[in-house]
Amino acid sequence: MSKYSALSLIRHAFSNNKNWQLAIKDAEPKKSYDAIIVGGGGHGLASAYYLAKNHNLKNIAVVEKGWIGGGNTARNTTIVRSNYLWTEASLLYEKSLKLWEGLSQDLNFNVMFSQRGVYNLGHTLQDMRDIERRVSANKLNGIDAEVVDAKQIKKNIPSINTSTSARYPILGASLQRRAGVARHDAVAWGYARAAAQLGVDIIQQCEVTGILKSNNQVYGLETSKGRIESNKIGLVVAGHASVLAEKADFRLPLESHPLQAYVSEPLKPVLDTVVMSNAVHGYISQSDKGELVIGAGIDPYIGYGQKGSFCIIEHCMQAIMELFPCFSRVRMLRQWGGIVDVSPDACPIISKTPIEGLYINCGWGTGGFKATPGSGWVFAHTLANDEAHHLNAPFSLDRFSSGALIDEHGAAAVAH
Ligand code: FAD
Ligand code: PYC
Repeated sequence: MSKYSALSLIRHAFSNNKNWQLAIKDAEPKKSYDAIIVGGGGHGLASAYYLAKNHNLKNIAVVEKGWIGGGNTARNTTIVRSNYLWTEASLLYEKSLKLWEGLSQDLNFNVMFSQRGVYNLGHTLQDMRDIERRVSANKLNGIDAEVVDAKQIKKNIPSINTSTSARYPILGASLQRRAGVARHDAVAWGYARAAAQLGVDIIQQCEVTGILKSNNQVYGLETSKGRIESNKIGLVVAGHASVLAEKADFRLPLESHPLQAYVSEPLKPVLDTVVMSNAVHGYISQSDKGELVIGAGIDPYIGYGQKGSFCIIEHCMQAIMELFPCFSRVRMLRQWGGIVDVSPDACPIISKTPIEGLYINCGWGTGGFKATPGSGWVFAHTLANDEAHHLNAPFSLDRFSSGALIDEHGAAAVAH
């Protein structure tokens, strides 16, 4: 009989799970490592996994101040797409989307990637011109994209309100059919387990409190579990990137903002795709459990509280009710926030830093979940080779002094 039979499930239930095999062993820090990744979110864990898998580094640690996936990774609304405007961004997100398409097999862990399509709505003539332009640019880059009109939207999403008398009537949308959603915490667990199987130490409850350097070369970290040495360190701490950069005496052009999300009580299947509207500041999908998963624009103030303010909740609920009046009596179950690190051009920073051996991966703002596999892939390359992969070369820190910005505010899809 298979070890996963019903009987074994019952046995586990009555034994309070004490015979379950641990998916990831909690490691204690060794004195030194060949490479250390700070931050046990999806990006950090993916970076460690690809460092071990693609670059054959074996003595690697991931150092996480809380628990893996406890940051933005398991707080986001799980939208995955690659329909950005500029070639640099499109190619990076498309690399990621291609990795998503084989990720469950690669990690041998079901990340529940569901290519149910993403609609980015247009409500004004200018929105529609921008959509036409972005869809053309996507097609030129070999990325699937189409423009759909209000009639097609209504046919595909019967519950949506396409009335022309709405405050922001829906004129059309871009549709990326290969886009969709994934189970966010499974992404952290899947990468962590696969990385641990390749020998990576995953060290939780270990906060980095200082960055050690000498003659402009990094050589280790001060942490709540003591000093750990390495001359190759990657900082992958999302909303706390500026805090850690300050500890290494350099500054990042980032602002940290709360970004909120909400889930409703579970409903029967009613929405089999993802709908986003930048104009009304709301986006929505339905989870496999039946909950409506809803998100808003960022809270406008800078802050590190993982919650968010009431006026944004109200604004977002108005937006969703305008798009889907049929949800007006659905009860919301939970609300939370994450801290997103917003850069001036709404694009990430995946780069060497002014300190030798210290690398940074941040600035994903409201849109990094979709990039998790690709980000880990190129960041691992950057650490292993001490030079950027061709896909992240445009995303270096020095673009903020050279002026080679990649303005993705339009396609970032969440207002900031
Ligand atoms: P995190 O998961 O935040 O990982 C960083 C880790 O660093 C954390 O676990 C933190 O504890 C750790 N850390 C911080 N400081 C230290 C320290 N001093 N020492 C040790 N560890 C430290 N993106 C999309 O693509 N699609 C979406 O639909 C989407 N929706 C979103 C909705 C919300 C509400 C939020 C908040 C974000 C959303 N995002 C979305 C953005 C996305 O979640 C992030 O860009 C992405 O998860 C960043 O991943 P990460 O692994 O870098 O960050
Ligand atoms: O980047 O697609 C996105 C997104 C949706 C909601 C938050 N971010």
